[in-house]
Amino acid sequence: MEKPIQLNQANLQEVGSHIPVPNYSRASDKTGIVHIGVGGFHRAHQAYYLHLLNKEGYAQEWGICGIGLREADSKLYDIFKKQDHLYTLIVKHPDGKIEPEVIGSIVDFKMGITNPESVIARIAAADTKIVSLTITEGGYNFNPNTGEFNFDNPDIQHELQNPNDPKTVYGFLTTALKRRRDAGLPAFTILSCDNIEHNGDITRRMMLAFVARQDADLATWIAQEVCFPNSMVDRITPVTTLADIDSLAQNYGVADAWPVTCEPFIQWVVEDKFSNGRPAFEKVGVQFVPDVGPYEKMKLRLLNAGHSVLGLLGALHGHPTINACIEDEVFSSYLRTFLDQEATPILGNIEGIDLEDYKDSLLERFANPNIKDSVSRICSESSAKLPKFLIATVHDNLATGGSIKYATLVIAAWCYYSDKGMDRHGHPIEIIDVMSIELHQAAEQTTTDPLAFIRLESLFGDLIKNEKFTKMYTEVVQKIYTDTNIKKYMKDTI
Ligand code: CS2
Repeated sequence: MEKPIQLNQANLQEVGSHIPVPNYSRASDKTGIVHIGVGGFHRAHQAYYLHLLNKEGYAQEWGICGIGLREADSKLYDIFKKQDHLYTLIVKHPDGKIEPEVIGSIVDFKMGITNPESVIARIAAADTKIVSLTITEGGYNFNPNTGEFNFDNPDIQHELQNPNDPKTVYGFLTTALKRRRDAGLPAFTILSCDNIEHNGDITRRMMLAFVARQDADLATWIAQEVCFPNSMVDRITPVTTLADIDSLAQNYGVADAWPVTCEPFIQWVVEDKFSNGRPAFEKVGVQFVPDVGPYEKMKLRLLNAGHSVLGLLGALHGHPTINACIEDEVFSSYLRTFLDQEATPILGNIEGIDLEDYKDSLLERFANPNIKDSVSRICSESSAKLPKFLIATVHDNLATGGSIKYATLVIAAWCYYSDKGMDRHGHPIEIIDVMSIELHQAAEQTTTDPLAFIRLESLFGDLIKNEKFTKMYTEVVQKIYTDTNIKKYMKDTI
């Protein structure tokens, strides 16, 4: 095998004889978009849409400057430096077809930890028109039960006392917006791209709660000038594996230290409320609608909830991937019944969407055998995901008298998983969750207090007071603790 070509700007033409490469100019000063949280999802989604626009010649003045606010982002920083911010997106089709393509829409990357001033300056610069975010469901720093901003977070406390030493997204945005206002520059749009219902409204509320404590006048200016569109984002993007890196090198002759893999499906529905202009994303399939609410709810309560249902039950059973879950008849019919009987009834009609088709396509997407999306990715940070994806549906169904038994079994499985950290064969499961200690401490009391897990109020709210739920939950959690044969209970539930 010939030595693979290192992916970078100088080698782009040579790389282009192997796989498609950007055909547009990539000047690092055309960064109308600053994006905070450059994970695989952003690289497979927004950056890909911008790449398509650039390819068509519609986005000459738009490029992305990525921002990393966490220590862990230094890995990407180093790789991007070597690769001139170029990376390969590998689309994996269900029939085995693989389509790698080099994406060039990210043209710069800055680290908040090592160089905060450069990040503030970039966000505050006149040509920054949009600051978009994928900071994960947990990154918004609110209590999912009360919906209030969490002022107890030590980083937030630090920022309130040291406004010029930002650490979180709120600190950086506030410092940069203050500079802009003081310089008489127009505001930018803050565009949340995370899986949270009303993500824009929540970002706005959290941002204003934070800024009001620091500078009331600035809060008023932000409230008037900054748009926070709601948006629904969708593309399944598994964690990149070493096998992905090797196969790109061996089969396509390209050395890329951190490619991204994803499914062919992609969707972005956004409210058209931008403070300072936006790229013509509609030319590449982004849907602009007056109200994203119904789309967000549909996606979170069907796709994301469906993932969590399969992920948590699958982890306990010992299925390694989402497609392995779907191949298992009991899992796929459990999922479909949950979607039909518990998630769909609360959605109502969504204009222009046939929910049956949507669910059929979801199951097909989950079944994609090439994606191999790990249940561990899905289960990670469940404490930030489940309140929004699944527990909200339990609350809704309790209010309307709907079914709750499918979701209840998942919550009981989550309790066992958090307590024991192993599957039913006794194989260890690594629990990746900021709340892992609290989850474990609550769950381990289950044998003496079956409802101990549900007493975690920030996750479950007042579910503990609902007799219908507590009775059902107590029964199933006790069964799981007696015998972890989760598939048996799934069969019994269907
Ligand atoms: C997943 C999502 O995080 C999760 O648990 O459900 O990452 C999902 O793959 C994406 O939202 C798909 O758009």
